[in-house]
Formats: sequence, C-alpha cells, structure tokens
Amino acid sequence: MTKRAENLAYKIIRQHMVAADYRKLSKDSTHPFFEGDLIAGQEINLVIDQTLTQDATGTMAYLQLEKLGIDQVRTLALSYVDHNTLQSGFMNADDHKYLQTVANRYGVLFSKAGNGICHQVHLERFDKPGQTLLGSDSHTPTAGAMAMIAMGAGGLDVALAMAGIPYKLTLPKVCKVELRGQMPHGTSAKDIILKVLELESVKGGVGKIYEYTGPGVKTLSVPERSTICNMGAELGATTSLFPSDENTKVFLEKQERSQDFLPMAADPGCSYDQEIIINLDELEPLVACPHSPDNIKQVREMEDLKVDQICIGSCTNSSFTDYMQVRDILEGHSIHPDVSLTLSFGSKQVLTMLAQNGALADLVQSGARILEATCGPCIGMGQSPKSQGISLRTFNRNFKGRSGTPDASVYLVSPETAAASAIKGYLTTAVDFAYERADLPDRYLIDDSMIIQPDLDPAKPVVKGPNIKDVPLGRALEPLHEHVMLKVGDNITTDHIIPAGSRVLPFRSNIEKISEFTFEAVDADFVARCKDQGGGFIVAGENYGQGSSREHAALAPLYLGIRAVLAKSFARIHRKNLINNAIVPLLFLDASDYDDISLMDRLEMDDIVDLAPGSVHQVKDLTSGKTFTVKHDLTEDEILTIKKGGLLRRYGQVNEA
Ligand code: MIC
Ligand code: SF4
Repeated sequence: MTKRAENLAYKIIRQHMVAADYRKLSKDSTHPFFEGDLIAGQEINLVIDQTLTQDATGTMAYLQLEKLGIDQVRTLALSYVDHNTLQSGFMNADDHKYLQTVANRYGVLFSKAGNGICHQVHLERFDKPGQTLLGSDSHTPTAGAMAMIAMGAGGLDVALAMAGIPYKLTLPKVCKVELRGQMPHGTSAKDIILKVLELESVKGGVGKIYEYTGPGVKTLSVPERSTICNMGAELGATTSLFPSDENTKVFLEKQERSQDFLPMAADPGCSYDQEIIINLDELEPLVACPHSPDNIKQVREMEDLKVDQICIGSCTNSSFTDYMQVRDILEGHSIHPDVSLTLSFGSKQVLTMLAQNGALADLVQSGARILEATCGPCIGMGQSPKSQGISLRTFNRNFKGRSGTPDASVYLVSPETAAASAIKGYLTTAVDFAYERADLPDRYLIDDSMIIQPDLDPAKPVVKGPNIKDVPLGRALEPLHEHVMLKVGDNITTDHIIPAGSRVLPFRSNIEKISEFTFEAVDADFVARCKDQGGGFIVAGENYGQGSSREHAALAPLYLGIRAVLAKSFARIHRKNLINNAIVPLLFLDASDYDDISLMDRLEMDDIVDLAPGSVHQVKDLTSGKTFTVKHDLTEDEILTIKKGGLLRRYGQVNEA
C-alpha cells in the first residue's frame, strides 16, 4: 500500500483508531493501525492512552467510574487537585479525600493539592509525543504542545476511557496555522493565540483541529507552544497541536524524560482543510477585551485604561519562563500603588525553582502577592476585583462574572504586558522595557513526591463525606410535551449555566445542591420554574454551552427535568455532555423559528421517539399555534445513548433511580 502524505493530527488519530467494540484491557494494550481513508465528519473510535481529571469535575467522573464495574483503570490516569483548595467548610477536603482513596482503589495516580495545575504538571511530567489524552477539563489540549491529540470531555466520557472503552469522536477538519518569522520584542506566545482568536472567533474552531507548522515553530519553546494550544480551547476547537522536534527533545531532556521523546511531524506535501498564515514579525501585543476571548484589540490602542488588579498565572501562562520574564520586567521597579498584583504558579516545580534561584524574593520585593500553585482567581476562587474593577489577567477566559464580580471588566493579556502594566498602573506594552526573552532553565527540578502511586488495595476504603451524593440518571426517550423553561441568546457559556467560584464549587459532588445555582445570573426564576413545571425545554442561539467541560452544566438541568435543548448550534463538549445524559440537542431547521418561541410556550414533540440519523421532527407550539421543524446532527451511536437514557444506563451497573 502506498503511504499517503498525512498531516500530523491525522497520523496520530490513525494510530489510535479502532472498531467500536474494541476494549482496551490494560494500559499497554496494542492494536493495528487503521489503514483506510480518514474523512472529516465520520464518527471514529479512538483508543485513549492517558486520562486526566481535576477535582471540580473528578468527583463525578470517579462516581461514574465506580458504576462501570472495572477492577482497575486501563489508561495512564492522573487525578489532580488544583481547582478547589480553599477548604472553606468540610466539603472540599472531603472531595480531596474521596479522590485520593478512589484513585488508590482503581490504580489512578493522585496529584495532591499544592502540586500544581493539572495541565502544567501534565506537561512537565506526563505528556508524550504521539499519544492521546482525554481530560475532564476543557484545557486538556494544552498537551498538544507535545504533539499529542489531547481533548477535553465530560467526566463520564473520561470515566469510560479509563475503563478502556474507545472515545467516540466526529473526525474534525484540520486547519494549518503556518507561523513565519520571529516574534518582535514585547510580544509573546499569548499574542499568537490572541491573533488566531481574532481571525477565527470563539466558534470558528468548532469541528476543527489547529495544527501549527512553518518556520516560526522552531522559535517557540514547549511552554510557549502550550500557551497557544491551551487557549485553542477558546476557539471551540477539538484540539491544537505542534510537531515534536528538537525543542520538544530539549524540554524532555531538561525534565529528565529523554526516553519519552519521539520525533513527529506532518508529511511533506500533506493536505489541510483550511490554512492560516501568521507572520510573527508583524505581531503586536494584543488584549482580549470584556467579555469574550475573541474581542481582540491592540494594547497600543488602549493605553489609557487604568488598571486595578493584575493576575498572572492559570494553565495558560504559569510556566517557569513566564515568571522569569515577569521578574525581569519588574526588576528595579515597584508595583503601581493603585494595582494589586497576584501570582499563582503553575506547579510546585515552578514555585520551588523560582524560590531556589531568588526570583520569588524579587517578585515579593516588587510588591506581588503570592497565591497557591492552583487555578485560583481563574475560576473565581478568591481575588474578585472591586466593583466595576478593571482586571488584567494572563488567563484564558474573561466571561462576564467569572471573576466573582458581576460588573468587573476582565482583559486577557500576556505576562509581559501584565508585568509592564503593573508598573505603570495603566494597560501598556512591554515594548519599551529592556529585557531578554527568558530561556528554559539548564534543567528542571524533578520531585514527584506529591504524586501518590496507587497500591490498588481493595481492603482500603473509598471514603465519601456527607456532601458526596450519587449521580442522577437520564430518562429514556419518550414523546415530549413540555413548556419552555428558558430562552437565551448566542454564546451562552457553561459558566452561565452553572457558575464557578467559591460559593458554588464546594457542591460539585452534590447535584441536588448545585442545581440551585443553575442559570442564576441569567434568570433568577429558572430553578423555581423548573421545580414548578417538572422541567421542559431550553431554547438557545448559536454556540450554546461554550467554554468549560463541566458536565454539571448538563447534570443540573437533567436533575431539574430539562429534556431537550433547541439551539441554533452547540459547543462540542457541552453537546456531548447533554447526549451522555439523554438530554436531546436539537437544531432549528430554519433559524428564524427561534424568534417565534417565547418563554413558557407549550411545545409538543410526539415524533421525537422516531429519532434516527438525519431525521427531522415536528414541534407544535400550542401557545403560538405555529408548527416548525427541527433537525439534529446525532450519530447512530449517540441516538442509541439517548434512547437508552444516557451513557451510564448504557454501560454502567446502575440501580433504577
Ligand atoms: C474552567 O476553566 O472553566 C474549568 C473550571 O477549568 C473547567 C472545568 C470545570 O468547570 O471544572 C473547564 O475548563 O473545563
Ligand atoms: Fe484552572 Fe483556569 Fe486552567 Fe480552568 S482555565 S484549568 S480554572 S487555570
């Protein structure tokens, strides 16, 4: 057979494609490579090599895993505690204990609170070129920096992957992003991904993989590549990736992981579905303005913006080199008196190295406030800005209210821009500051002592505190005669559906309790209405459910009786979370029908029970007297899941709820 010239994304996918009934029996199971044609849009089954969970999504994932009846996980599986470490009340600490004990029981490595943010630690210690990674966090594609096919998914999908069941994916198209030239002084990798967001928007990446190529690739270190892949999630993309090259080798050597290196690149002459060229020489320092990561402007245009708070960190920009860069820019300066600067480091490795080389002392000396090596302010765990505050953050999301202050304005920038602005007190570029681009250290400090190895001892109990409650189950498909419980517009995020932050995160293991917060900031009466009516439909615009992977955004509506969402389009991970829990994601055949539906309209769908690939269905609006048609893009397998009442009923050992 002649070898086809293939892009890197499809090469790795081909090496992991299997038949739907394939089951991985151990971490190291092998299978033959798929030899046929790869056609974007086809449903494929992917063997998953590695999985990761974090505490805020992990408790649900492991409660679901426990129902799958396996003895031990079949992936290299990591459970990180990084999101919720405030421990105000017993709930978080109980979650941590459950996660540690369940990890031990099923053979999952457990990264303790304080060891760092999942994506940063995974990059340092586990990412491996050519492998697949599924994580219950939307920024799992960070690992694309190391030539992995790494995807975010709901907890249940990750639980199934841990059980050795292949991950079902609609094969994305591949967009080539060709990088040419070199970044000028004052710009950084963050500006590259902000540029891509400007070009493609928050929904431009749906159904796509972004593959970075071109001569500019070799000018970027692995941590810089990770910033770009991380924020590819904000494009709505399935994932992003870079080749594995000399820079990958150097990074792995410095992490004492030379044995994990594997050179990987696209074949010369391979084809792509779309091409973007970015001339790095022309790159400007950019900023994502409120309240969307694609609302991009040049920093130069906004230099009169007075700043109250600056937060440096998050899985996007919290590497050793990010902080060395910040240290160099701040050197010899003090933070502006009107600015509060916080630093939350990506990992224990980063923090210890900065402490050992003296940079931490310099940062403290300049007036920075030091937080834990966790997600921290990125997920609204403290550091909410003042009323109407202006906050510059090196993070990846600036959705309204996510910071914890509803009327604050969050701007997303590079660490360089953040550091320069911290000195001036106004948004400004680092162009006029004399500093050199930070190099990788000679070697990274290796200490994996906070990653606990499991012993699989069945005699050790799995400890569940009183706030840890069972997972709700979906309902099998039946005719729908329901009211419209909510009508919302475009780009509704999962933060709108289930907010994050210190008030809500403690209830991630208790769906009944967390459901009280559903759509809180969008419509304060939503929960009461659902309780009164027993649930019904949600009607939405474009890109419904963008943002995080939190399946609570499907589980809480499920608990409140939501049966279907009628939208103009869906974000990938949330769409899958709805299906996994048997909430039907339906699409308007004619988008203008959206305008004719009102809150509390009574809708009837009798023929929904005939759901089949490509089917269309009639919706009778008994309130307006109109009838309209909806379609869907569900695959045969997804329809089966919905008909059965969700993935847990399909694969799990569940008692009737
Ligand atoms: C986020 O950045 O929104 C989160 C918090 O990391 C989420 C996961 C969660 O809600 O627990 C994500 O990105 O998937
Ligand atoms: Fe944590 Fe923020 Fe990254 Fe989500 S985006 S994993 S909350 S640091």
